[in-house]
Amino acid sequence: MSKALEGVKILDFTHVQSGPTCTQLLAWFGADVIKVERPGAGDATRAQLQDLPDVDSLYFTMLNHNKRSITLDSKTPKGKEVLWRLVKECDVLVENFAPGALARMGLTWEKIHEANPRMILASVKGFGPGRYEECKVYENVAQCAGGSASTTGFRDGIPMVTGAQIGDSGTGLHLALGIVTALFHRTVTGLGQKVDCAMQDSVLNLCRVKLRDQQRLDHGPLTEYSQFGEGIPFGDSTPRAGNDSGGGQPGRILKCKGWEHDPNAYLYFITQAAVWAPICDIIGEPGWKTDPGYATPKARLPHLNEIFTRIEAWTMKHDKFEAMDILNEYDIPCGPILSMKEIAADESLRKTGTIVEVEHPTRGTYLTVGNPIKLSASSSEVTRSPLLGEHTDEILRSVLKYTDAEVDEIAHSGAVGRIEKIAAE
Ligand code: CAO
Repeated sequence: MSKALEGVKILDFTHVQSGPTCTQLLAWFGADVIKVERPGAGDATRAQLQDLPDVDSLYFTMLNHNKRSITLDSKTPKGKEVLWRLVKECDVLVENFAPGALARMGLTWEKIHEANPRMILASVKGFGPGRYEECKVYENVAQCAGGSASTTGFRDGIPMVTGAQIGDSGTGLHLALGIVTALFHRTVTGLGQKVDCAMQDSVLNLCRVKLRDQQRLDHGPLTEYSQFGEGIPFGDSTPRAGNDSGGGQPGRILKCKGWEHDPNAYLYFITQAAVWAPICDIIGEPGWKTDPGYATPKARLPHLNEIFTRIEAWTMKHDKFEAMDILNEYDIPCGPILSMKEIAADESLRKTGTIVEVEHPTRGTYLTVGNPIKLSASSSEVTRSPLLGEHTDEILRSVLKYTDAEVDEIAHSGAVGRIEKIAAE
């Protein structure tokens, strides 16, 4: 099966998480992703959160599948020469350096566009133009500045960050869409363009329902929030809503059998209006189907705490999977709280390639998350992340067409690393 992005060459100047998430997606769709790393060190995440000595960390391996690695010191004259050859050869340059770093290497948009008018320059920065544009940013900073932290957690607690990496991986996803859109546009214009994604903007895009609620507050209390049922007045900004559903169908996390000793014995339960009648029957409150205080979604809003307490009395009699089976018979939307241990063992996720076992030469076998986007006519196998500089020689010779003598010269200039070792392997 052919791959959707076959033939697209990506100059991958990314590091840590946001940029690598983006280029990994493009690589899964078949793009040739050439990761440029600093000789000797490489992407800092290779050595961060290491679980095995001298082995690329899972942090690195799980974000850099299906790529090739070339080490190149972009600040040496020979390194710059190779870099410009890559700029001329590739379709897209992706980077997420701190603001100004790319320009300090001499890679301004004007020069790139002049050297290769078809090239797309895709960048992640923490903030867009404005008072914070020069700031360095990591995941949790973006979650805080993008509105997520102020609206996550419980009303009586401090702002919370979430485990989902919406700042890094979320921005990487946005950037990947920007790149394929620019590639599509290029088929019409013949020209590349700049694609910029700010982490703050991407987080905000994912939090748009909270900006919705901010504006609703001008017209009255947010009646679906538990806070409303508890009679607690709203302030002037969208509050933290605990586990309340962010949509129009009230939902909560409820205890299931075993919750006393299992931290994940919980179920998310949604009281969707369409299935109110079976919910009442299952929990043993058939009278609520017709009682005017409970029969309509609006009537139920002030009673949500009472309703969910009653539903929880039922869920606590069942384990989360049993409850799920019973409720699904009636199309009641619900979901078990799955631990990472349970997800790692999930047969369906393994069957679809969303959980994959990968073989790595120095690490051995490990689990990773495969491509969550499934195309029917473009396969997407996961191959291991590259060792540092593993493809330096190959890229110089076969992509950039350097002769043997030129490769020797580049190697001896110190602009690349590990070339002799790799060449001898
Ligand atoms: N050869 C020579 N120099 C190289 C190189 C190479 N192959 N690759 C990188 N460098 C240099 C850069 O040119 C830069 O040098 P100068 O500052 O002297 O110009 C330097 O390495 C470090 O780059 P950096 O400032 O981007 O890296 P950092 O570790 O200090 O900061 C981060 C990391 C993530 C905070 C910053 O890159 C950033 O804010 N990026 C944008 C936002 C982003 O993507 N954040 C998400 C990260 S994931 O949580």
